Formats: sequence, structure tokens, C-alpha cells
Amino acid sequence: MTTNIKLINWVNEMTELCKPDSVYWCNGTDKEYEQLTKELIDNGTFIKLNESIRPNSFYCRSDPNDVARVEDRTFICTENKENAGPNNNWVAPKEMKELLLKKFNGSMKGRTMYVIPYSMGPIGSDISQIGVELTDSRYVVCNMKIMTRMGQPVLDVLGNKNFVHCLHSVGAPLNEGQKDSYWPCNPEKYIVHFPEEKSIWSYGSGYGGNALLGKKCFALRIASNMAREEGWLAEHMLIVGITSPEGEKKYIAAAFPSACGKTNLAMLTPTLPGWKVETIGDDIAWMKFGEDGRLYAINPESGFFGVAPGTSMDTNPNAILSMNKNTIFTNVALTPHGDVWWEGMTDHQKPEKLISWLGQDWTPDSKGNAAHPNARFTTPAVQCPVIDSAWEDPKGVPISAILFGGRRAKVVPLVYEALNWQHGVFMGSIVSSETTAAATGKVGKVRHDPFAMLPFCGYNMGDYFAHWLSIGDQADTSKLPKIFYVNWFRKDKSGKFLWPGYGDNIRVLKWIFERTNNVDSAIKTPIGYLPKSDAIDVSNMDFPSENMKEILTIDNELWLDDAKDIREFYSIFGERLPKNLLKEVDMLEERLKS
Ligand code: TSX
Ligand code: MN
Repeated sequence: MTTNIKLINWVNEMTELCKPDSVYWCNGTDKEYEQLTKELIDNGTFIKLNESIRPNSFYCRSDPNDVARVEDRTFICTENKENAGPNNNWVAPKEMKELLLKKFNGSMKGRTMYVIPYSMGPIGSDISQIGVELTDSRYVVCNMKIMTRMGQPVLDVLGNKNFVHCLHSVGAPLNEGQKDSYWPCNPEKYIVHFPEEKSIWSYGSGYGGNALLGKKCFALRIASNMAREEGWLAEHMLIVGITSPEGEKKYIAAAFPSACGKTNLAMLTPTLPGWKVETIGDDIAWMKFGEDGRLYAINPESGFFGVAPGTSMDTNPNAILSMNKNTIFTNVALTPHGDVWWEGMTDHQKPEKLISWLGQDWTPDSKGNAAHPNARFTTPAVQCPVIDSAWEDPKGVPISAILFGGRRAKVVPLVYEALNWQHGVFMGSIVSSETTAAATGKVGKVRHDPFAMLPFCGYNMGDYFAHWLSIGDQADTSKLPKIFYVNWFRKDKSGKFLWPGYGDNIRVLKWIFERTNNVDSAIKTPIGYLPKSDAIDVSNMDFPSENMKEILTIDNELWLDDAKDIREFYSIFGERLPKNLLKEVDMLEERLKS
């Protein structure tokens, strides 16, 4: 129930355009979820998993051609092309609207249009934002129920205020009597953002970030625009709380490109006695200045939409334990017992006969993977055994450190610290990572992904850099988070990973924690502050001091090569690149040469 005229009128207009058979307003209750999952089972979209193994959980296969975000079909439609920037696909808003009106005309025939009012962030928090997604996909409604706060309570706080308009259709209208597909979608896809009117139009895909519009489309692309206008930050970052053995607690945020293990770090099990890591979020952070001048962060989501393959009791026990109930699995494999399996889930024990994500019989001798490499679990954040007690605090949590990182076999040391805020922004802008088999393209090629935001920044990335610099200009420097860069993936000459990673990363987090307390445990180098040779705690682990030396080595020649590469990357932003970042490259080169 709502009296919001803007919302009622828009729903009516979109109903006229998309021509669904019926319109249903979601209330967000468990009963409603139960009804929708029942219908998804009847349609062949969901298979209920074994209730005694994994209660209230569902198995789902997507169309084999609808398995990931479609970056080349993602558009930022601003009046001026330069405002979308070289980092985005652009079409003029008028032209795109005309095209979309044709696509959406009658696109929901034979289906129900669901109205999903949702809050990104705790309902009623000053940092939270409200969106309404209209969708013809029940799968989307069920995932939105886990990933966001949705339903009537959101309409209650929305009142007559405005909201982000999100329209989604799988683009598969049904004729009279036509049988529905288990995964309706359209070969032609459009993921379109209108930052100037704060709206999203998504057509043709039912998968992940293409269809769950609160996540990448709103919480990053549209919110990054709001954040720039209003002086805050919408970032592709995990948030964790770290408690020392003395009981001191600090929060950090961290941005990594894909395939660096962000979700694993967000739920880390420390190997150092007495240290505790607790989860606020694994993907997105919204950060605003509090009255005390510090940056406060919330996780706008209420669930994890994580990559399943590679997740195990060894790599991320807290993720595995999170998904033992109330979870949707998409594109993993199905076991004969009605449970799920994926590559990297059980390294010690091979699975028996499975049904693959393609719906075919599968044994370890079969060709190809049992689970798609981008297979996902959708699971409620509250189920994480190490969820932080403040994860729904409407004030957010104060951030003491911001980490950037990437996957680099050479050049980049295990950890280093920025000389100051501007240098830290420079470090964020030069985030780069080597591609892995999971992503498309060549393996081991270094790709720039500034702030891990390249696919998610909803405006010109040059302006985004400038916004980050301006955050430093308006703040009390002593209250800003310190900025660090980490690399868990450095290799030795024989190609072996030097650092064990995972739970041992607490040793690096401990150094960072101490640095935010101004402990004198660093030396100044041309690239920033590095840990002193004995500053990383390697107690009760087998890590030779030669390895520590190697993993903290800076090769000036290799860094000068990187600097050249940074200049080339920067050149695509032309006049929009802040001069102070070019100055940072100049200064880096000077320091490396002297
Ligand atoms: O997530 C990872 N993290 C962060 C953990 C908190 N991964 C997996 C990346 C793909 C998603 C890692 N992989 C990490 C890491 O810190 N480090 C590595 C590299 C690595 C892989 C295997 C070993 C060691 C390092 N194995 C042994 O040492 C036995
Ligand atoms: Mn992400």
C-alpha cells in the first residue's frame, strides 16, 4: 500500500508500456517468498534441494547464454558523451529511450509484473537509498528478497519521496497458451543507466548484476553519480571489522578486481591467535562523513551473491556455513542426494555422478566443468557465522583504513602504504590485476581496473578520480582513513606463490591495523611506506626471512616500466584526468630514479 503518486503513476505508465497480464505489489514476507518459489518449481526454474541437508534452498540453471554481466551491452546515457567517459558505452538518452520504448512495448505479455520497493542499506538509515524495481522475473524477486530489504516496510519509509526507477524485463513475452521456458531471456540485451534522471532500464537478461538492479546498476553506477553530487563515496569494496587481542576494534574497506578473493577476505578466519575478523559486507560500501569528521560506511546489501567455484571449508568456511539454508544456487551442479556441488568445493573427495549446470550427466571423467565458473550462491548476510554486530547500524561504521589490491605475480610488494591522501588516490587509480581463467581473454595479462570500478563507475572516470581527490581536500586529514595497497599473489622465480594468503593475510592486516595507530613499523621507499623487515608477524608459521625479503622487494626498473604503462593508461582520460595524478607519476618516477 502506498499513496506515493509518483510511484503509482509510474507503475501505471510502465504497465501500459509492457502490457503484463497482471501487476503484483511485493510485500516482502516469507509467505510471499514461499509462494513464488513454489511457482518457480512448477515452471521448472527451481528444483528444491534436499530439505534435510539444505533447508529452504533451491537449485537453478540459467540459459547457457545468460550466465554473466554483459559489459559490452551496458550503457551510461548522459546528455553529454564526455560525462560518460571513455570507461563507458554511451548512447544519447533520447535515442536510447526511443529504442527501449520499442523493446519494452509488450515485453511482459503473458507474465506478471512484480513491483519491488527496496532499500539499499538498513531501512531508514541516513546513508540508505530507496529504489523500486519493476520486473517480470520471479527469480529476480526471490533474489532481491535476499539481497535487499524489500516490500511494504520500504513503502512506509518512502512516503511521498522520490526513488530510483528500475525497470527490468527478460524480454520474452508469452503468447496465449505458449509454454514458458525454464529461464526466459532475450538474445539481445540492454543494461541502460540514465544518471541524470536516476533511472535504470534493463532488458533481455535474468542473471545477476544484469537483473538484480539494486546491486551493480544502482548501488554502484547510479549511486556513484549521487555520491559525486552529494560529497560521499559509493565503492566496490568489502567492509570488515578487525579486533586485536587487546580488544581494540577497527573497520577497514577494501577494493579488489574480480578473482582476487574479496568474499574470502570479507569472511577471513585469522591464523594469529586472539585476532578476530567480522563481516560487514563483501561487495559494496557507501561511505559518508559523520559529524565527527570521520568516514562512516554501510553495506547497502543484505545478502551475498558470491561465486561458488573455489569456495570450500578450506578457502572460506564462513561462506560455506552461511549457505547451509535459505539459499538459491544458480549454475552449480546437482548431486544425486539433492544437494549442490562445484569445482573446488571438495578437493579431498571427488564427487560421484552429478548433473552439470547444463543439465547433463557428469562424472569427474566428463569434459568441461560440472559448475559454470560464474556459478553463484545467493544467501542472507545474517547467516554468516562472523557477521559483525554493527552490520545493520544505520550510522555505519568508522573506517580506519582503505585497501586496494590486485593480482600481480611480479613488481608489486605484499603491502605498502600511501604517503598521503593524494598519493593514496593515485594508488587506487593504478589498481591492476592479471586475468585468470575465470574471466574471458588471455590468462596472466595485466589489466588496469582503477579502484576496481572500471565496469561500475557511472560517469567519466577522470571526474571520479577528481572526486576522490576532493574528498581529501574537504576533510580533516588526520581523520581520513589511511590508504594501503596489498598483493597476495606475488610469485617467486619458479612461479610459486610466495605468500600463503587466506587466513595468514591477518598478518598483513595486523601491520595495517598498527599503522593506523601510528606504530613506527615502516620505512619510506620510492613507492610508499613498506613494512620494516621484521614488522610483519610471522610467528607460528613457516615463512623464511628470504621470502619476506623477496616479497617486499621493489625493483626500480620494473616500477619505472609500470610508470610508463600508467601514463599510457591515463592518456585515455585526456583533459578530464586531474593534473595532480600526473604529478604523482612524475614524483614516483623522480623518487625511483634518485
Ligand atoms: O581469496 C584468496 N585470497 C584471499 C583470502 C582471504 N585467494 C583465492 C583467489 C581466487 C578467488 C588466494 N589465492 C589468496 C588469498 O589470499 N592467495 C592465493 C594464492 C595461493 C593459492 C594457493 C596456495 C597459496 C597461495 N596454496 C598453498 O600455499 C598450499
Ligand atoms: Mn563485485
